[in-house]
Amino acid sequence: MRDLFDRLRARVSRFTKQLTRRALTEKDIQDILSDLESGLLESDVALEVVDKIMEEARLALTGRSYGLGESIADTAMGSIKGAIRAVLGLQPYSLLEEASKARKEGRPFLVLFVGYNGTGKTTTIAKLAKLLMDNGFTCVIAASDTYRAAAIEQLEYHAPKLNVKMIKQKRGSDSAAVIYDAMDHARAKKVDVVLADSAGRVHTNVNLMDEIGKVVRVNRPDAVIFVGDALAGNDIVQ
Ligand SMILES: Nc1nc2c(ncn2[C@@H]2O[C@H](COP(=O)(O)OP(=O)(O)OP(=O)(O)O)[C@@H](O)[C@H]2O)c(=O)[nH]1
Ligand SMILES: [Mg+2]
Repeated sequence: MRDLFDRLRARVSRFTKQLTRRALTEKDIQDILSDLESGLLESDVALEVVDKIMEEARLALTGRSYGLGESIADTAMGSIKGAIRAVLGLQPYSLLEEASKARKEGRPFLVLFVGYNGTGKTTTIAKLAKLLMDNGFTCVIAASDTYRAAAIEQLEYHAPKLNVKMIKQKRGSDSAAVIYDAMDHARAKKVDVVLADSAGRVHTNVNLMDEIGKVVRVNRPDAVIFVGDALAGNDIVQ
């Protein structure tokens, strides 16, 4: 998201110099919107989302006025950010609060990590376990990437360092079954949070996509965390 805003800022920054006027003209707005549209499309934003953002941005920019010395670029960026947030409908989400609610209900909170190969899922599990424990939660890790060579061993390296129990089966076993075992363990031992790994996958790999579909159906995670980089684009929707 930051990368996208940086690119948009670079695009609209040339408007800074035009700031002696008090209000944006229709032509200013057209120029800003046209740059915004190119920036969004270049950033691989889906066409229908671009259309919605453009609609919101036009509303936000129309009739805006400025005092001398104010930057059109900053004001335009403010409007654009607001438009993007409105379209994304971003709601604040606190994993700690949600995990806390589950604890009060007396059930383990299941977090499933998904994403492409090598984007940091397993490392993030270790980091999140530390964060959760620092906040008073107990955790168990499910070594549910049963597909990639050495994925289980990788977590076997992290878990003792964190002093966290890890539930595993042998390589090639059913991912959903490993998570099921980890949830059973968490219920029996009153562990607050289960952190479940998954094998890296791309949306074109039908077998692995079916597998993660099954995990979601069977294990019903409370939260699914996509670990990816800023260039992932539309493919993550798959
Ligand atoms: N610089 C940097 N490297 C990271 C970060 N997170 C993970 N890595 C490194 O990226 C590599 C892959 O990390 P993993 O956590 O194994 O990624 P993964 O998504 O579990 O990979 P697969 O299970 O193979 O799909 C490792 O060498 C990590 O040390 C990060 O936040 N910053
Ligand atoms: Mg991994």
